[in-house]
Amino acid sequence: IRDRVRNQALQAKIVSAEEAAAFIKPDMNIGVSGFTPAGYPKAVPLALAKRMETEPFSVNLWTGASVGKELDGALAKVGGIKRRMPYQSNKDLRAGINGGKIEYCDLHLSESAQFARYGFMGGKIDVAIVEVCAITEEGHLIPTTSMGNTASYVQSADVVIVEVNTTQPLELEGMHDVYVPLDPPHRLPIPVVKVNDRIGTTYIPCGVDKIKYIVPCDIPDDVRPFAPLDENSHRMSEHILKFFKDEIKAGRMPKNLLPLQSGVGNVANAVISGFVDSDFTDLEVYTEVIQDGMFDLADAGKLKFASGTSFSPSPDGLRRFYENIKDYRQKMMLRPQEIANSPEVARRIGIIAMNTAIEFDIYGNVNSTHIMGSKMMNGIGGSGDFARNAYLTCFFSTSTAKDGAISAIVPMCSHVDHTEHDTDIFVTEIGLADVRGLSPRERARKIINNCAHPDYRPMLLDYLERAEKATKQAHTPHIINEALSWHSRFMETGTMKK
Ligand code: 0RQ
Repeated sequence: IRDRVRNQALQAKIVSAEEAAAFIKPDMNIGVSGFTPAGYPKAVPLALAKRMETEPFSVNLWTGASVGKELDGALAKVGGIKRRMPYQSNKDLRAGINGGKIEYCDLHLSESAQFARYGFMGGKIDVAIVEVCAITEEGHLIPTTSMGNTASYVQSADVVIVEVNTTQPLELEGMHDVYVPLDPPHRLPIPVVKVNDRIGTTYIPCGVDKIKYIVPCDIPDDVRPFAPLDENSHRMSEHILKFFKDEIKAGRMPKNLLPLQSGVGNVANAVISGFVDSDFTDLEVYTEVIQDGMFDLADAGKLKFASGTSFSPSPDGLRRFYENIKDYRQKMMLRPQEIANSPEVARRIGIIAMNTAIEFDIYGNVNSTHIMGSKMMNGIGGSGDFARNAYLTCFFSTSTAKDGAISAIVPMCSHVDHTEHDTDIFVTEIGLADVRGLSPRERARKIINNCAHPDYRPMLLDYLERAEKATKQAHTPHIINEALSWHSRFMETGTMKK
């Protein structure tokens, strides 16, 4: 660790995780590094959770997005989180959120840093706890496998606790582009006009004085394996690749497409992997998470550049990344999430947004977050940042869930994250619906016929026809007391089927 703390005087601040965790007081607002299980502090949160076991209290936790089990999991298990923003995917935390124990503020990821800066989260940051590769002579911080909201949290905090993670390779230095926008009324245009534009520093400005403690940590990122590519993901990938080729033929997209954004998880990873066997070349990526599929693209010589806010590969992918980091450095960059997910930049460079839905309705509204209208799954994440501002907005889902007991296409979404005004393309394993330029009734027929599972297609068409009749062909026909009956039927009988 001493090699990684390049300022001699700062070495006096090296303490144990327990000593640093003792600084945390009840109800503090804590801003942490981390975006997906990448680059989050581990040793101090584990020590804090241990302390909370005997001395119960809770804090408000602001992250970049989901983080690993040593942070969200450990603190949620001991009841240590009072309020949490802006995205999560941990089962213990989710149970706390859906059990009324944790107040969860589910935010657009691009907005979360400024929400904290503006004071919208109920006060300012009391302490930032951040994982770094190294600390420079000037006391600036070299981030690790994610950027997230770290730079903004460090900027706002008076006190910073730094975890130096010795498992993170020093070659990460130089892969970050740190830029925190000014706040209104002084904000300037964000000068990213190409995916690989560098607009900031390679370090997070911090300074020696703000650093309260430095804690060594040798726990690696808790990355997760992806499910093997299944038939459904493969089909979805085929549908979208064919669609892109047709778009190029129609002159609506350049030969190497436009910058790709893809969400987290198996489907997103599978879609990106589909490009590896395609004849697309010179692909550009402007996204949040860089997963295995992007390394495959780079290895296949098809990737021109990928900009993201975190490296979130599988354990194999992480090994591959570390081993070949010298090559990947040439083609990859991490930015703060307010830049990676910036609506301004997404609209300017014209990204192709590809995210996964829990369900969507016949008119093209999308639910990305809630199970049966009530239970929080993960959160909106970056899907809203991209969906509204992309050149082309695509949503993916298998046509059914829970072994066919649930149709992912429903008369009316039980919760709406993305409205019909934001969505262009829907893809299931059954097919693809391009609803650009269509009216709601036209959209409904296309979505039902192209995307719905055959078991549910007649039921959806029947609903649409009866709704048209009942409303005398209204703009968006619904039978209001029946629109959510599919969800209530599932909750009562265990299936949406009649
Ligand atoms: O539940 O694990 O209990 O079986 O939902 O579904 O099919 O495994 O899909 O892991 O890709 O997650 C939308 C949640 C999809 C994710 C969502 C059940 C299903 C399963 C998960 P089980 P799958 P995935 C950038 C973009 C929002 C944020 C976003 C997500 C579980 O992609 O959180 O897009 N997106 N960010 O059985 C009831 C349905 C269901 C259903 C699936 N219709 N009804 N349950 N499930 N469909 C990333 C970031 O912002 C960080």
